[in-house]
Amino acid sequence: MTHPAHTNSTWDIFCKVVDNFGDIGVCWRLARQLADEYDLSIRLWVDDLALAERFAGTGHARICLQHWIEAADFSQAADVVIETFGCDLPEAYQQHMISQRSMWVNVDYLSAESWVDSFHAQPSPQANGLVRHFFYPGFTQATGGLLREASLPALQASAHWQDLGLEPAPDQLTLSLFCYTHAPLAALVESLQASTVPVRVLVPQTVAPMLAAVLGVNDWQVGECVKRQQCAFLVIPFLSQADYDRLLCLCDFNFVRGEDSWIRALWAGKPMIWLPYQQSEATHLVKLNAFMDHYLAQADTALADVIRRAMLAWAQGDWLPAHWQTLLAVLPQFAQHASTFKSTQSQQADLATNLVIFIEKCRTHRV
Ligand code: TRH
Repeated sequence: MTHPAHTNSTWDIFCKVVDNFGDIGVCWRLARQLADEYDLSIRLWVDDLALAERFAGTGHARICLQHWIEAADFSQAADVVIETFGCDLPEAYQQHMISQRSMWVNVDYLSAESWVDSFHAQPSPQANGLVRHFFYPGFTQATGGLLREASLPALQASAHWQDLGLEPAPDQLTLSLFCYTHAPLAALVESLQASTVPVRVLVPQTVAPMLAAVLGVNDWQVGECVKRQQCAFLVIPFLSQADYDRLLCLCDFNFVRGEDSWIRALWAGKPMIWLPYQQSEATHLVKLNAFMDHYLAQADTALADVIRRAMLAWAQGDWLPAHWQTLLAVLPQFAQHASTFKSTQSQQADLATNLVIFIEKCRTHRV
């Protein structure tokens, strides 16, 4: 679906990499979908160009990466300017936005908390005369929705282990493990090595050093496997976003984190545990509980209880072997729930579509 009204307008997206991969992961995904599905040409301004190039791979014909440094040439403001995660647009650029009469939208962090519904799409007039609009991703119709490409179902349907350089493992459960350093990895290893069902854990290259410390291995390289009783841990390379999507839907169970891998795991429709980015005053646990309230609203009470306890234990660092055992016991029901949740949630419009519609409305009515 394309909106020809937008193909003539110029779009800039601004991204500041705070840490990790989520900021650029979300920005690159958004830029790519806008270019693919709405024929837009986009300049993606990013302070960490090397990381952006890693996500961009061979690049995209309609996306131009721009290095966001103080000395950059900001003299051409776009018609539509997307600030992401409150990264603060450069003053010099804002001056050109005034003469260009640019639309300014800040796409913020994702949360399932209820306040998001009323904060989404609110305008905030600035002292310099510009209006900054707040656009909140979210899980309800009242929010900006979630990133989801039209091409995702086809990509998932054609995913094969061999494309990822991996063998299928029909006699084992395959897990992917993307987490932060504060995850209770020693407790996870203890629970998986005693698993009643043999397990294969695929460990992204960037997570391997954390797990190596727990397993007591040195210099653990991509392709190397470490076995502990019922469990085999295999290091895999950091994949492209498309291959990571393939991986998530091929695995039986996914541990994910942050912002973007979280949503990709939901679209994979497989059992998952989400580890939110750690924040002060345990704000991340508020976010986790809000998500679980939404994710588990339609789940059977006993199943919801098992999932809720496991996600909290993973986030709070008190994971026990019993959490894995109880998850295993409900795995078929969890898989069914994850698949139903994916179908239901997919019925809502995706974030890029909502953003294009929102901007169209704002430009028409000049709100
Ligand atoms: O890397 P993250 O921890 O990013 C975080 C969060 O976004 C957090 O909210 C933010 O405040 C902080 O960054 C600054 O987790 P996230 O969001 O899942 O981003 C990881 C990205 O990396 C995502 O786009 C998926 C991608 N990825 C790959 O492309 N290949 C891989 O092999 C893996 C493991 C991830």
